[in-house]
Amino acid sequence: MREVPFTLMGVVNVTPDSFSDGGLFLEAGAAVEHGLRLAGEGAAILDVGGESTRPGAQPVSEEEELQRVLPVVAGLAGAGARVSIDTTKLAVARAALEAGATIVNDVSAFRFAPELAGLVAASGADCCLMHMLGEPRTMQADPRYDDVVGEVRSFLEERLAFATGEGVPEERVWLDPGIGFGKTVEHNLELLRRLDEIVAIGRPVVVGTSRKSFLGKLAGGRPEAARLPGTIATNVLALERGARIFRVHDVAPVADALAIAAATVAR
Ligand code: PMM
Repeated sequence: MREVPFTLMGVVNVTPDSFSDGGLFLEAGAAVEHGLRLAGEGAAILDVGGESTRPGAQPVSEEEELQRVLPVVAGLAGAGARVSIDTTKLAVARAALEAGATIVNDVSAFRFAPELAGLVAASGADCCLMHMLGEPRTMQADPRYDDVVGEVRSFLEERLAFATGEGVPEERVWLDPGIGFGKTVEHNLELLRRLDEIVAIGRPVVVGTSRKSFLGKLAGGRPEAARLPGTIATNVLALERGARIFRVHDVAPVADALAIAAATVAR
C-alpha cells in the first residue's frame, strides 16, 4: 500500500496582531523555540510571517517587518529547518532568502511586488502563490463572485503564467486558494468542496484553514483556541480532494489526523 504524501507547514507568526496567535511569539528567541517545537511535531516547513494579514489589518513598514522576521528566519534556518517567508515585500523576501529561507509564501501572488517573481527565479526558491480578493484591509468588506471556484482557478492560472513568464520554473510553484482571504463562509466551503478543480491546474495545492473564523462560525461561535476540530476536519477533507501542503498552527494533532487520513485515501 502506498500512502498519499503530504507536507505540514507550521505557522510562526512574529506579529502583535495576527488573529489567533498575535503577540505570543514577538520575541525572536521565543519564536525560534516555538518553530523548532513545531518542526519536532512534524512540520517539514516553518512559515515565518511578520505582517498580519487578518481582515482589516494595517500594513507594517518594511523596516519593522525585517526586524521581526530576520532573526527568526536566521535562527530557524541555522538550526537546519526548512523556512518559508510569508511576505508580500521584495526587500523582506530578499533578506529572508539571504538569511536561509528557501520558500517565498506571497499571499498577493506577486501582485503587490511583481519584482518578487524575478527574485524567486534568480534565487532558485520555491514559492506559494495565493488567491486574495484585493488587499487585507478591505478584502472582507463585501466579497462577491459569480463563481468563486472558477474565478480563483483563473486567477491562479494567470499568476502561474506570470511567474513562469518571469523565469520561475513551473516545478517551483505551489498554489493556494486563499481560504478566508476575501471570502464568505459559503465561498470557503465551496472552495473546499470543489478543491479538485484547483488541484486540476497541476501544481501542488496548499491550504490554510487553521483556526480561521469560518470554522468558528460553522461550529456555533467557537473562539480561535477551540477551532482545532474544524481545522482537522477541513484539512482531512482537503487531503482527500488532492491538497498536499497544509499550513497549520497545531502541528502535532493535525499531523496525526493527516497520517491516518493519508493511509485511508484511495489511490
Ligand atoms: N493564511 C494566513 C497567512 N498566510 N499563507 C498561505 N499560503 N495560505 C493561507 O491560508 C495563509 C497564509 C492567515 O493566517 P495567520 O494569521 O494564522 O497566519
